[in-house]
Amino acid sequence: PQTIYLKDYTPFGYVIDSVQLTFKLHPTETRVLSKIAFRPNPEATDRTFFLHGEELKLISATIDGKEVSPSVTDEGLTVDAPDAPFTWEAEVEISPSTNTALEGLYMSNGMYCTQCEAEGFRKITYYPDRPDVMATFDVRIEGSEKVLLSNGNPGASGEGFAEWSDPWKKPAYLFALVAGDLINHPDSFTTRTGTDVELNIWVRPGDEDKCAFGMQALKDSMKWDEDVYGREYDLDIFNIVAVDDFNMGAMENKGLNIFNSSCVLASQATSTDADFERIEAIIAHEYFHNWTGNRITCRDWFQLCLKEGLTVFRDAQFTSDMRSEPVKRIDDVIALRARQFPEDQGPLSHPVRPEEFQEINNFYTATVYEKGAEVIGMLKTLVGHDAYYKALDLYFERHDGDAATIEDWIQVFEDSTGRDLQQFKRWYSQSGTPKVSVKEEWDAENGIFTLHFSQSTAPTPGQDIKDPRVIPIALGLLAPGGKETHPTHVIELTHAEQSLTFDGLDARPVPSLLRGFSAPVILEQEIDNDRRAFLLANDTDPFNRWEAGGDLARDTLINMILKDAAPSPAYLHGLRRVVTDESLDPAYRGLMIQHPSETELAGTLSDMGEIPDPTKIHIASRALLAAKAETLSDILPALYADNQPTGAYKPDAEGSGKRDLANAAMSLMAKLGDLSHAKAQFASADNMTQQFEALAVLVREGQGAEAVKAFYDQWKEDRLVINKWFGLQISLAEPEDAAKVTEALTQHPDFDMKNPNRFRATLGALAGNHAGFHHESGAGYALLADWLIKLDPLNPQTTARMCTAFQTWKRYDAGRQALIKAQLERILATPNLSRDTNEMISRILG
Ligand code: B3K
Ligand code: ZN
Repeated sequence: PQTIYLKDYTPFGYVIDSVQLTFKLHPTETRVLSKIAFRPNPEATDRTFFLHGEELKLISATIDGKEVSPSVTDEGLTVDAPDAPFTWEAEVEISPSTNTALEGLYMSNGMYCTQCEAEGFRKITYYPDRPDVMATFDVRIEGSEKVLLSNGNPGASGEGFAEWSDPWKKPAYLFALVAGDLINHPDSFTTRTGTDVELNIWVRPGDEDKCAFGMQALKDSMKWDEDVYGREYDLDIFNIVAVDDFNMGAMENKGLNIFNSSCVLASQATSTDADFERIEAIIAHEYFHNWTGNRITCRDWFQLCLKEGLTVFRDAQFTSDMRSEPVKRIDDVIALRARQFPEDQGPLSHPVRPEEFQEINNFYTATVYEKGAEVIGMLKTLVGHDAYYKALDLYFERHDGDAATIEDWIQVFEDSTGRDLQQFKRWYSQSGTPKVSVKEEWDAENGIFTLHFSQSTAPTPGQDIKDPRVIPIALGLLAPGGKETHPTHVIELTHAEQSLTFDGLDARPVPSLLRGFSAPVILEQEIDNDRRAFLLANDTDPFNRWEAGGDLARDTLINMILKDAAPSPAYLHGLRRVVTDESLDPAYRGLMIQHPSETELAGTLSDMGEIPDPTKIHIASRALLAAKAETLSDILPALYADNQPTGAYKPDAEGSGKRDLANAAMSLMAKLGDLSHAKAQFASADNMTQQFEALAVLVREGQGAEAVKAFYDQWKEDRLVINKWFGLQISLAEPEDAAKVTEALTQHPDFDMKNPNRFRATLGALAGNHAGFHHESGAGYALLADWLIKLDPLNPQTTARMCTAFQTWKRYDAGRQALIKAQLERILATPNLSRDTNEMISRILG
């Protein structure tokens, strides 16, 4: 396979003035007619006329009306083209109903839909399928479906056809088409300058009662982007379509967002609080792309974080504004540590802006997205609130209509703030998670307190040497009595070693470092459990308070795992204090009751130079749960009763926070043998959050058989709920049963490997059951490998993504490593393995 390099970028030889497409829809013989006006690109020297095209049957091709005979390969066609403006016309045939890769034009439950990012448009017609080639599109769809949609504003329509025209120049990856017998949930939004925008969420019949929440989220997003970023919507209509078969969450096609149905359909009875929050965030994310991604796009795919990091940052700001800022920050850091840290510290480590790839779909990663967003958060911290928005205004003003680069982005900040950001830019080019170590020095005689910082980053694939980065450290100081003497301020680390001094102190202070997780680093400090307990009780920074509690939990778990120690009283007492502190909001207390996941603990142990034993980790985690239940036993019934939300169900921060805390209490009571609450709640819940949590508790306690069956009978017609049903049984299976349970569920009549949601709910859940997946028998590894091998020829993208389950393999003992390696080699040896999976497995093997 060929490797593509950032350094090889050259512009395309031609510019496109306009694109006209006609689709004659047919399940196996769709005809696509294209008429494209090209002219020589003054910025390019190479006039090679190469159009991408894959899996297309070329029917005819002309230049300025004269038939041509291009030379065609698997990847596209080349033909002699004039060094002057000309019109290209072609007709191709494609087969949407047999397209199981779900890229290009395909069918899902009888409806036509498209997915073009990153390089799917080349499966629709011959085209320069690269993001820096932008054009206006006029589309005519001919088909018998009731609803025929494409990008932009609607034009003429009638029996069997509809026309759409998108006035905004866009790259082909933002093209979309949908055709089906769909029903809409309509609404409207008036922009701040008074333009009325028609809004629709289109769904399959039967799903119309699951659209209201998504619609409200859309309107909230439109308003928020006007209020916070001054960005207004720019078409007469905005359509969202829900599709069951989709490789990822959603797609920001101009004016026609296409969503995985699991990321837009929501109802009290079928969606959990977490689903509601996720749906709200994804709707916002895709909507925000209209400016950060669509109006300003990426020059090439190496610049992916330009749109994704920024848009994730924006959707996180939105969620903090809509819900709770500290809770959102904590949730994001949990996710970053669970998904991005292992990636950044393993064989798949790559810079936020990668410099090479074989298959770009493999780079829609936690590093590009979540670390990309962290980098923007740091930039905002460094330049400050006002300067950040000033820079963004300049970005929109200067680059509207452009396909831009990270250099452009940095330049905007340099120009608007006068700061030199070249060292900061290393965050985009250096991979790996920096470690920041802090040593303290206390000069009691003179009241001087010094913090000595040092930063370093371990080598990562292809990068042995790392240079110091700019790391913003938000910190404060507390007096020994607990009072904050120095409120949060930000210092900038720029050297490998650096010190910071405070003088005029009466007593040795307690520093609270990296407040709000001000940089995506691993902090190493001299800290013991007394200090952690002190911070847990006194820190004014809610993130660091949570962090102190988490550190105590981590420390006690590590001692339980490595030294068979008993759970630490310091942790349990601290926990009790926080949980009973009525001044804290229930969502925050609910978060505090959780302890680090088994997967995270494996990572912590491995960072410490220990080999994680999944079984021991699992046993310790269960034991700590039991210890928490004992410690809190007397307050659990009240905690449960007092946090039952009253009034109608609302999936907002307050309601979901209370349910979360009450469910935690229910789960701990079950640990003590009292399943009455879980049983009653399962039977009577009027919402999925409470029903599903009750089911989970019953299953975890080995008492779930009946409820599992009842749940299936109740929900068998609802494919999204049934995904949860598949996932839960596997996630909570005992380590020795996990592979068996998974295998049995793959034989269930409702298992459908072609549906990515169902495949992930099943095989993804196996990979997420840490002790089960890593059971010493190796059965989990073998089963996942079997299914990846089966799925690869049908759907390479989903297969490749799920290979990440193996990325941490070098953490484990020699026995497990050998078992995993054998599976990785077996996958790699599969004939005709896709480029996607081949690249992933090769990188993981290293
Ligand atoms: N931009 C899309 C992701 C496309 C993934 C292609 N493999 C959704 C998003 O990030 O909003
Ligand atoms: Zn995105």
